[in-house]
Amino acid sequence: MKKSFSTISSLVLGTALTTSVASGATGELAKIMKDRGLSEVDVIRAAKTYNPTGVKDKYVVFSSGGQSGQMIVYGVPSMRILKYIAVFTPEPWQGYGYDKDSIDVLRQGNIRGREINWGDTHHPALSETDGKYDGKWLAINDKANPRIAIIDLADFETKQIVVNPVFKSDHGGAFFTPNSEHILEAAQYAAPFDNNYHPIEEYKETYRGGVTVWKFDPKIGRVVPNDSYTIEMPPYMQDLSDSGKGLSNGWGFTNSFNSEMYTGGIEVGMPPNEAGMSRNDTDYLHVYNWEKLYKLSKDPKNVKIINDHKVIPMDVAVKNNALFLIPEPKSPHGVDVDPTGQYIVVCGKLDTHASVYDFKKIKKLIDNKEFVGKDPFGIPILDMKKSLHGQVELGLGPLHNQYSPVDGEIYTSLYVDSQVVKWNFKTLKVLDKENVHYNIGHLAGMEGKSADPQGEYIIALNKLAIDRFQNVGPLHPQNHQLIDISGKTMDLLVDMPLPLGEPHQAVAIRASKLHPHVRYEMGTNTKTGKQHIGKTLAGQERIERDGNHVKVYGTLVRSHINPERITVNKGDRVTMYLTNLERAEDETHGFTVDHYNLHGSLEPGETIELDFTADIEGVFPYYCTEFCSALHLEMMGYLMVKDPNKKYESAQKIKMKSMTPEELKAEYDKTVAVNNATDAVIQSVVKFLKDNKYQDHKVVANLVTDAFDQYNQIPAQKKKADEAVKAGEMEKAILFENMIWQLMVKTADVGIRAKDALVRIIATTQSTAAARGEKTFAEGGCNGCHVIGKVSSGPDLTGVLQRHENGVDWVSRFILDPQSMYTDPYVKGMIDYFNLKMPNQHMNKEEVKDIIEYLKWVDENANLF
Ligand code: RUQ
Ligand code: CUA
Repeated sequence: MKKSFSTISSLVLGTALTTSVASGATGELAKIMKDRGLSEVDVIRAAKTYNPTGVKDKYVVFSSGGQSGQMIVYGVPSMRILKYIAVFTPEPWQGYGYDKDSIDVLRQGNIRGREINWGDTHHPALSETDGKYDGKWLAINDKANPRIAIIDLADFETKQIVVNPVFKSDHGGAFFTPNSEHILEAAQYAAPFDNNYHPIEEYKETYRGGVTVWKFDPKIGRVVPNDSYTIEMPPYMQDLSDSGKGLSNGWGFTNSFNSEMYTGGIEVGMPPNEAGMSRNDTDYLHVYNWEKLYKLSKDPKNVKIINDHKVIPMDVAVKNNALFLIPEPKSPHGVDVDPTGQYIVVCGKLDTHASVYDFKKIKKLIDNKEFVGKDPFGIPILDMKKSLHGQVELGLGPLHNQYSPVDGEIYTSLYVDSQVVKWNFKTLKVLDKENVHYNIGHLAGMEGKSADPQGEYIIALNKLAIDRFQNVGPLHPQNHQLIDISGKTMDLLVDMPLPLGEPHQAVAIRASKLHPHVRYEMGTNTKTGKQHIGKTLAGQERIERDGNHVKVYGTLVRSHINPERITVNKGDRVTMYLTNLERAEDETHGFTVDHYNLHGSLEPGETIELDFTADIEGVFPYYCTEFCSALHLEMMGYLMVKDPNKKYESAQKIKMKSMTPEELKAEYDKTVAVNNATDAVIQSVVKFLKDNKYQDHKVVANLVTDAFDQYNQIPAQKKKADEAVKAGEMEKAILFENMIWQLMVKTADVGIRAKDALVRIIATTQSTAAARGEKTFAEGGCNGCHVIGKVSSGPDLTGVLQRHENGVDWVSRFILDPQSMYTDPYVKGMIDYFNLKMPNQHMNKEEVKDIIEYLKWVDENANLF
């Protein structure tokens, strides 16, 4: 086993690509390669993406979830999915759309009074400081129902949805400006800004495109709608956009198609849209000064108010030298500003070229008022040739671009050719091409559109997955392919199917830049970040009635819901405020009431609200929906809804046999004895922790706090048990003692984890051989019978090297050939005692040596186990 491990590391470490490695692969690795038909290159690629258990990824990717209206979070290089974030669509796991506060967020996205329960998400964007990702906020657009949403990266939850008041669809968003002052969102299909009917014959006069410049407050992470404005633009279909940065800070760039202003009409004998909208050789790149226009938008005489929203008319923007057009090759798609802000790369889509515009040249033409003409709306047009740095022929269907830290290096997706091309936008040279599978749309570099691209990997977001995966029916997943770009040529490493809609764009950030919470302040309304009005602490649980409005203030903590019985009248409005009292990490409780279409996910410290009308009569269990502890199934209660106009006959009381007082007393004594014994174990762990100054180590101290959260609840339960004994209510006393035992088990569970963590910290450092030995000990199965520090199904091995004369030799021989020693009197005694024989684990000498080193380390630290 060890041999194969070192073979893999030599594969990864060097020489691998040039020399024949298969010949170097021996033993188990060679066998696996043969059985699975893997080449040496496959094994290298696997090693580049494999994360052993517990090892985390270097990058985190936020991918749009396409028509799912959600976002997908996954890690690179492992390509393991970490989370789906509910954004525009109800999502039950997170309770999104099933508890009151998240419904409030979702309903911010209502359009003209209509509830919209899905979204077509395209372009996620990470917030920036100085053009670099700061790991704080995430924005994403909905193309179908023009909206953008804001997600807080402190908890990966959607906090805000804003509806675009004038667009009827959008596509070129969301794009943060370099200090997250604004978010750009460009329209797609031109339509009237007002909400009235306008005949298509009046397209040029009444249909409009535009870019909305949303004001964003990066401190609180919210869009400020009434400080936002839209730049009116011609009814060319605006498409992808990008914000300038560095040299071009303050400016925005938006592509378009259909500068023909064609409106189709197959049904009246006109050629279809696709023919008419791509007739011209060029369309227009819109160049606008959002910074200047923002200032102008503050003065009412510069804006028209449409649907309560500020719109800067085209003529105002033109008069103030803030809106220009530059021809670009027909029907382009992506426009991507380079890390310095000087170059703007536009991809052809229907043209085989990428066009590199130079902002310095553009700025000079603008400053000199050097125009070649005006479009029908009076917008000045700059000369295309004079604005260009150059053009490069890349291949068929260039769409999107990503940058790397290498000066001038850029990666472009070729939709039709199904390739990624690496080229240099300064020297205008093509450097390498890699085939992907098939029809790549966007591609995602590591921080590849920020001012600080990291290189290393590119992800191809392919539209088709045909023949890559098991057929799951006519609707296929999408395929994200990870490409290693660290070498001279690109190398495709691995495929990942994504079955949740068509993810258009994804953005990647270094994991080290993300610092999400592990728990909330007690009683937090996570949607507002403020204290929830329904915050309820232990002991404050209650049910209040105000007319026919019943308010329940409840709590959840392992493993009970308080209250456990709620009785209301049919027709009552019920508001349940529920607080998860846990402080322990990853102790989520879920909550539902059967039949009522409600669900909440309560993360530690969170308070949620469920608001409903108890409109059906009956008995409805409610329960915790997360398997949170051994007594999770018991974490339940009943909502009982009775009809106040009905008479209920009480059921016949059946006489149940009950225990005698003597039997009850015996059970009580037994329970108390078990509790005392358990407490003794806890106290010994506490003594160990104190003796070894656990408070000096933050990780351990946190666990101890969690443990005491449980332990400190015991006195209150003990008091109740004792009172019950006094009152002669033995049955109740036993139940309270049982509760004490539950609390002790929970305390011990965390306490022992704290002890283990502390041992690791204070033990002497392991030599590499000892560390290897520990791994072998575990992987070789030794720990199945031998638990260090404890007698389990085999003897405790602490001190084993001292127990025998020439201990090292004795133990080594015993591991290598146990059968030969079964007659040794000591071994024989052990076999009889444990009723088990030490098996031959077929270790080699090296492995045994390592295990001996490990056992020496155990002895050095014997006092800790
Ligand atoms: S799109 S495949 Cu960004 Cu909506 Cu280009
Ligand atoms: Cu809480 Cu299950």
